[in-house]
Amino acid sequence: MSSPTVEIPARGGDITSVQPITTETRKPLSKKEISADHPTWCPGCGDFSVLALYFKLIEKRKMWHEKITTIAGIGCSSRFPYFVQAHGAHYIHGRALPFASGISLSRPDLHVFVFGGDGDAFSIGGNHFNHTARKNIRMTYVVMDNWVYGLTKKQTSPTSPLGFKSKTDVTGAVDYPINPMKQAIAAGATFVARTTHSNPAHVMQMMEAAMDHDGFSFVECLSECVEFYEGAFDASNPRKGGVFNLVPADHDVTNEMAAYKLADEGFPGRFGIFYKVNKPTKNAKEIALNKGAMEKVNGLKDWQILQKTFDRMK
Ligand SMILES: Cc1ncc(C[n+]2csc(CCOP(=O)(O)OP(=O)(O)O)c2C)c(N)n1
Ligand code: SF4
Ligand SMILES: [Mg+2]
Repeated sequence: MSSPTVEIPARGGDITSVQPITTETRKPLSKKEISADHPTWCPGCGDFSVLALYFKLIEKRKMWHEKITTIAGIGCSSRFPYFVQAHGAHYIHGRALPFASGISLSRPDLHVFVFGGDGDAFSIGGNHFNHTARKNIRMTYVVMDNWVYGLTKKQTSPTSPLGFKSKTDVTGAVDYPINPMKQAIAAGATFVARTTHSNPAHVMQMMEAAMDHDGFSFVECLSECVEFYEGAFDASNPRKGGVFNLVPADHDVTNEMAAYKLADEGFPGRFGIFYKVNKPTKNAKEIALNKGAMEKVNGLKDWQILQKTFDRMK
C-alpha cells in the first residue's frame, strides 16, 4: 500500500527559507520509532503524560527524525530528551534556550522543541527565558511546572506558593512566587498558553497550536510531582474535586491587557491560549541580513570572501 501524501507544516523543508512548505510521502513515525530509554520518572509523575503526548504529536503531525530536535536543561522534567529517539540534547542547567536558539537560527527548517522544569526555566534560566522571548526566536518551549525542584529532592522553586515547606524553607516559603504567564507576556513571548498534565487532550491541543506558531511559543504545563508535591494541582483536576476552566471563548488573544487579566486569576485559573500575536521572528531577520550580505559579495563562496579579506590586508 502506498503511503499517503502529507503536508509538512511550516518547518520541514529547505534550510534557507523561513517558511518552507514541502510535501512528503512517508509513513508517520510510530511510537516505537520515537521512544528511546524507558523513562526513569517516579510512577505517577505528571511528566509521563507530556512525553506520551509529544510522541503522539510527532506521529500525528508527521514529523521526521531529521526535522525535529528535542532540547532540555537539567531536572527531572529535563531528562525528557533521553526518552526520545531523535536528535536532541540534555544540556546545561538553565541553558537550554540559548542552545536551542543556535539550532533554530542556523537550521530554520527544524521544529525545535524545548522541555524543562520551573527551576530550570525561571531560576537559573530566568535570564535566558526573557531574552529568548523578546527576540522571538522560533521554537516551542514547554515548561513542566511542578512548583518544586524535583530532581534535587524538594527545594523551593520560583513557582512554589507562599508557605510551601521544603528543604530550603523548612518553616514555609517566604518569597513571592513568579507568575509564569505574566512573565512570558511581559518578556515579549508571542504565544503564551497554559495547560495541565491531567487533561491530555488539552495538552495536545496546546502543543499543536504552539508548534504551528511562527515565533517563540511558550506553554506552561502543570505537571504534578507525586514524590515532593503531591496534590499540588488537585484544585484544577475535576477527577480530584477541582475545576478545569477554559479561557473564555470571547477572549481576544491579541489583547495584552486582557491576557494579563486572565493570568492574574487565582489558582486554578484558566487554561488555554492567553496571548498570541504575529511579529517578525529573529530567524526571518537573520535570513534577510545574510541575504543582503551575500548580495554585496556577489555570491562568492566563504573561502573567496576570506581570501579577499587577506588580500586587502597585504
Ligand atoms: C549549575 C547547576 N546548579 C544547580 C544544579 C542542581 N540542580 C539540578 S536540577 C535542579 C532543579 C530542577 O528543578 P526543575 O527545573 O523545577 O525540574 P524538576 O526536577 O522539578 O522537573 C537543580 C537546582 C545543577 N545541576 N547545575
Ligand atoms: S521526583 Fe517528582 S518530578 Fe521527579 S520524577 Fe519523581 S515525581 Fe516526577
Ligand atoms: Mg520543578
